[in-house]
Amino acid sequence: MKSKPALLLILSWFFLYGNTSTQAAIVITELMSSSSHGGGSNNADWFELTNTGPTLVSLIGWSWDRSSNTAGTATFGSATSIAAGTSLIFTNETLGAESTWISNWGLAGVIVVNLGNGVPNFLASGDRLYIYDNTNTQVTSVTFGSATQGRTFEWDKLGNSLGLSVAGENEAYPAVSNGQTSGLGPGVDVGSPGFAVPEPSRMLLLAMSTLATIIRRRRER
Ligand SMILES: [Ca+2]
Ligand SMILES: [Ca+2]
Repeated sequence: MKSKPALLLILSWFFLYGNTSTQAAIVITELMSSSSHGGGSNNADWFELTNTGPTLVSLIGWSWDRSSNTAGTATFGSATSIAAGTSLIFTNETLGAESTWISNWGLAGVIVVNLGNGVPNFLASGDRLYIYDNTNTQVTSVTFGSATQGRTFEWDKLGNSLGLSVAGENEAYPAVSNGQTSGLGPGVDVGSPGFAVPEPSRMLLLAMSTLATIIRRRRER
């Protein structure tokens, strides 16, 4: 029976990646460590946090840090919570440029929290991001390598790395504008700010049900 190995493969993949019960609800799903823009309102570093759980998560007392991995180093600014199933963007733009940032990405309804005090400022040569809760316990973290200017690093809702953003893959797209009102406009960033890529388990469940249907149809013949 040809379909058995395929079914076993899919089942083992499901048990590896499909179990979400031990995953933290808050996941780092995207990060820009080196924008391709030379100036304007869209040239700063940013990261995206997603609440993959079913309930609102309070960010009061939460903090984050880069590679020094010390709880309490930086806060989430004006953000006090993340609603279930939503993503927040944390950036380091000129204060007041938040709505311009959103429109330059062609977005609407996305919440951009501008920390605006020099952070986040990730090393383009490779860095880390750690998230801590109100008991200073590490909730989640990512390690990323050398940047390709203008491309974000992406992770799915389970925190699996998807590598660098590519326009047309994993819902990433080029920004509408580089946010510069004068000058040559050196680049247009690629990413998917404000929403997270689904975890493989959903695609897997779809594949499993398709496979089950095929097997059932073969048996019915
Ligand atoms: Ca940087
Ligand atoms: Ca995203």
